[in-house]
Amino acid sequence: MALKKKITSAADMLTSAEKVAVLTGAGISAESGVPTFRGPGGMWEDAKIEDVATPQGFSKNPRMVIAWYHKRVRRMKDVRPNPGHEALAEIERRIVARGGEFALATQNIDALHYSAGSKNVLELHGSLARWHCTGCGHRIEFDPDNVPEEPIYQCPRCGRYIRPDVVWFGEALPQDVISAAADAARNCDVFISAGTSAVVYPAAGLVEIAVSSGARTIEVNLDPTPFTNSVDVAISGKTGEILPQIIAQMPEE
Ligand code: BV8
Ligand code: ZN
Repeated sequence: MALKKKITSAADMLTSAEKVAVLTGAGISAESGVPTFRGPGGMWEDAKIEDVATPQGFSKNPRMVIAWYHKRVRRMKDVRPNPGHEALAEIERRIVARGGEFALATQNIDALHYSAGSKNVLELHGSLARWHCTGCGHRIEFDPDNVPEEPIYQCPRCGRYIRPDVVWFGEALPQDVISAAADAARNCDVFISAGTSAVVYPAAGLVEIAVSSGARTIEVNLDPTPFTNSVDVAISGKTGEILPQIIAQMPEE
């Protein structure tokens, strides 16, 4: 199916949709300048997953992990939502304005969907700006525009190490968040997977739930994923370009 036709069929699905669910990954933030995980120049190139994104890595070298995440928090002030984030916020506005339901589950921890105006965002893997103490649970929230130069390693209250509210490999996702996302994927009539390699579970399982629950499914991703051949419409391209084109094909609200 030619690209134009795919864009039109995705737009038609969304025009008649009552319930829409979306899964996003690092790819949707790539055009904002946030490196993805597995692509060329990806984030995992300068650090091994097991060293920085696992509890074992943290207990082995907490200060290195804290510094690695602190670097990412500091980078938040330089990144802005891109047209891909904004398009998803616009789709939510239109669906909700006509009495429909919309949920956006993201694997990203960069809060860019919120900055773009998305309301119902399910942060499956937590958030970079929110940290907590591993000892007393004391919480710290960084203001992305005003992050201290040096990392904060220890809790101001009890002195134990602090860590980001991020779900590492081998850690459970927040139960309420992943079940809300699974419900949305199960009950939606249109599901969009955007900017994710769809290899990390249980997040990637949301695509399986949507496909097996009979939703009409759209994938927008630069590279093929394990679901490219099972979705109804698979569009290979940049989310910052494709998602606005889909909206442009929807009738004016
Ligand atoms: C759990 C937070 C159980 C950290 C992340 C086998 C062996 C070992 C483990 C497992 C296994 N099978 C399953 C597991 C479990 C594991 C897992 O799935 N591993 C995978 C790798 C096999 N999952 C877990 O451990 C999860 N927890 O299962 O717990 C449990 C249960 C109960 C009690 C206790 C324990 C936890 C997973 C969460 C891990 N944390 N992030 C951080 O961010 O620093 S995951 C990390 O990968 C990010 O969140 C990232 O978002 C996510 C997925 O990657 P993507 O977002 O898809 O990014 P990626 O770079 O891969 O892809 C980008 C895509 O975008 C590419 O396809 C590219 O083509 C495309 N793209 C690029 N630019 C653009 C674009 N597309 C469009 N436009 C563009 N411009
Ligand atoms: Zn503490």
